[in-house]
Amino acid sequence: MKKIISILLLCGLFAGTLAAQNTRRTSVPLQHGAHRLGPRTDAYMQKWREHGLGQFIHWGVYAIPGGHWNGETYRGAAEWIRSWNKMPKADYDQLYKQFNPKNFNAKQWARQAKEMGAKYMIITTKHHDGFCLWPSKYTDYTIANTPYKKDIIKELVEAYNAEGIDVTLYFSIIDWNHKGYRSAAPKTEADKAAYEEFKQFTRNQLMELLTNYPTVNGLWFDGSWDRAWIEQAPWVDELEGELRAFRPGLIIGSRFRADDHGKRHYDSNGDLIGDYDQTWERNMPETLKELNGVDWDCVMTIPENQWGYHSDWSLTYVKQPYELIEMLVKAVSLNGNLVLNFGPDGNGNIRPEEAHIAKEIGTWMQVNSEAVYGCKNSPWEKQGWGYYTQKGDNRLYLTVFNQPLNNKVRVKVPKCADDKKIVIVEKAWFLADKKAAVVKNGGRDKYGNVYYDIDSPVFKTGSPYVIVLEVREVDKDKKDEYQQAIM
Ligand code: FHN
Repeated sequence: MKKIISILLLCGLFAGTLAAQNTRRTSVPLQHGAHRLGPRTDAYMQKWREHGLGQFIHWGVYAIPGGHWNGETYRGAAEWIRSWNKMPKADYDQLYKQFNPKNFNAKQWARQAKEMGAKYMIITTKHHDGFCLWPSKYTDYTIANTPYKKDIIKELVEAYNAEGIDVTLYFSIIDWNHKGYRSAAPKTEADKAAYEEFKQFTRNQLMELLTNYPTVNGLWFDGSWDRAWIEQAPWVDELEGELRAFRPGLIIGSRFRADDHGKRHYDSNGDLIGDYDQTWERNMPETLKELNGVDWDCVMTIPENQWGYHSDWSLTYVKQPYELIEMLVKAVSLNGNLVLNFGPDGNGNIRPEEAHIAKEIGTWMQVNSEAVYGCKNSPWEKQGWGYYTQKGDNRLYLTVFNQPLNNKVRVKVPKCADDKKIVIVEKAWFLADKKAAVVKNGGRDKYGNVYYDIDSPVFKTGSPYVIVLEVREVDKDKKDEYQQAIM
């Protein structure tokens, strides 16, 4: 039996979470709610869960204006510039005729992502403007009709897969280019007929994507908040079934469909729709409790809210690698994946700031990725120095972001329900230099909680560092046999 898990179950630290994911909170009869209670248990999902770090890429014709039009600057998210009243839609819709990213090099992007440590990549096959980065046979508004002509999705899937990186396809349900697309629920017969065409078009494009790119194992939906789409819940549910049947193992998050009553992400019974929670966009959960035991990813921008290329990053707060690494470890410590967004420019260049961030994260990952890949939440109580992640039965990773002034990383040892038992540290070392760490007895507080103190000098790199602990549950009366492990 997994000892740590058993300790925690005994300690009752986990019990609430497990109960939450297996019990329906209410019982509204639903035909199109969650089709499964609790997380998926198959190998595809297990692999996804272990990724830790992903890369998001927003790329399309919006990268050409890069947030500017006619000498004026659009301060909103660059990929939304078409919705800005200072940019004529007709002009935007002609941009594809200039799309010729002469510096685009899929292999280079993939290598950079690999060096950063990304295990999966999500690419915008089509954003809200409807422009397709693949040569869809269902519309002319595609890469095939640009001067570039070549299938960018194919190039990317091949290059990333060659680096061992899984590819998920982002697909926007909103399509400003399709005549049948509606935001509000169609009322007139003409509107309804148009929307039926749009639905078929959407279905055809999705099947086309899965057919063209057989190694793709995930679809990341967006723009599914329109009333028109929400009201199609039964049809969307059927379509999801068709997609899943077509590609066994396919991973689809909570943004695709609503339930019978229009509830999104979580159905009217509070159960997750789809395979993972997609509500975490540009912000992160704080505690495991608020996650209801579900899988989740957090998609994160480097500036505040820019996904596509905006040439002027002086307009917003821009995150540092240190902050992003902290988000990564925090995500993993709460059983999620962090997906970091990149917005290449209209020529296919990854901007220097993003390249710098990728490099810094990669340098950190080279030393410390053991604390990320395949790691999950550890129920040891979080302390101010950083985050615990855990692998397997008895290995804890302590990633220290806030160096304690006294150079002592203090850990609070979980109390066992069986008070004849105690958790001891068998081995401790620093991941960076593999040197043993000295663990000292840190005494008890007035509630009887046991503490250990780990001597932790500041690392010269100035980066967050990782202490590894191997812990074991032992009988208290045999504790002295282990005293050599704790001074
Ligand atoms: O409107 C989009 C936005 O441009 C971007 O694609 C993000 C990525 O999650 N999704 C939408 C906003 O939720």
